[in-house]
Amino acid sequence: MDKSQLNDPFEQARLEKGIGHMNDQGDPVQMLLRLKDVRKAAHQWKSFQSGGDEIGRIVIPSEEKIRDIRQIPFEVDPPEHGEYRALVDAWFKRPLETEYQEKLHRQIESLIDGIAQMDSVEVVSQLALPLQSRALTLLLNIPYEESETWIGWGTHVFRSEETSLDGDKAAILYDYIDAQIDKAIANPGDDFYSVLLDADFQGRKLTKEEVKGVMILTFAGGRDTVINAVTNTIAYFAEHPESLKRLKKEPEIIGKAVEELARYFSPLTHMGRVVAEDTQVCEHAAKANSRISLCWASANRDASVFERPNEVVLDRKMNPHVAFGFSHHKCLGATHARQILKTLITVLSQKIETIAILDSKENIEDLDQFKRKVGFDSLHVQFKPMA
Ligand code: EMZ
Repeated sequence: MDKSQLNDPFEQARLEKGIGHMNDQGDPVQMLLRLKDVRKAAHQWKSFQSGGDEIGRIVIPSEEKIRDIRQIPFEVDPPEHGEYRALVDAWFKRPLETEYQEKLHRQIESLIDGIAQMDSVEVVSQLALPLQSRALTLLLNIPYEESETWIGWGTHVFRSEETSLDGDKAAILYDYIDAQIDKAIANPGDDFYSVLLDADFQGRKLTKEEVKGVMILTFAGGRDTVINAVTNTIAYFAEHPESLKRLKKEPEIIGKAVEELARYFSPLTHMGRVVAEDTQVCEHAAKANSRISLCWASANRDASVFERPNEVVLDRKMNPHVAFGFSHHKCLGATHARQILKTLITVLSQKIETIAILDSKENIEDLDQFKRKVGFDSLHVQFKPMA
């Protein structure tokens, strides 16, 4: 099997029942697997909520034990959700600006130049993690050097090699953000912390706690997801050199290719919701206060919507994927993430002839009934630069 292949473990359950089951720390989850059902439930925020009292519970695995700060706007329901979102939307659209894109291009180009000649590159630690961290300095509008600290945290801010929920590690992030907020209060600038501290919300300023909630989301939400997307992209082009050549010749389809790779990789497998009152999902009873999940990864392989769902079709015409979620809570960082992938593909297609995979270790998510590969724990490659 190709190393870059990401199989669809949900196919049978999606076809037969539309629903899957998993037990997360004793708190079961009914997973919605069909695109139509996922989109519908994502819309129904009154029935399937994000903003309950049990902070961290909509994440799977649940983060209730390691987090008591609400991530904003991610763990807030409408109408408040929309008010928070309105405060931050424009900021998260900055990746569309030329200057931002030029800076990102320079960052990614220098990273690729730095590793292209090496005999062996470990993609997760030497490319994906530094790329994600450095690009985040642009999103937050803070000095580039700050990324060194974040690189030291590894691929996930809440998970470590030892445990999938690491409270000590989470504390490092919380303390760091507290300190940065205090710095911004003492010395306001044009960084994201300062912008948030100055924002008007319902006729008042945001509290430190709210600012912290937005910052935790910004640090946590786009970290392993972007790292997996970057690593999977390298593995894919290693095994499909013809695709890289094609994108060099047809740069106009890179935007489509980004959407297709996002669909195929689905870096975030699913996201939970809490059921407000007794109801049904996909003809199964869903009890009040139980959890469901919207399984983006399964929905993105739904053959009733996507032709040849298990193939990467770089210029796929109709691609209503939900890799960045759907409806109110669709990914705030999507513009930034898309720009990262677009730039990475552009730079690779211009500078790299071929990529050889030397060694790899898959990262498999255990969802009880389903085992899903989301990327790699490690991926060793050698690049062959363009002559
Ligand atoms: C949460 C989540 C957001 C969660 C869009 O996803 O990403 C996860 O990686 C974090 O652990 O806290 O931010």
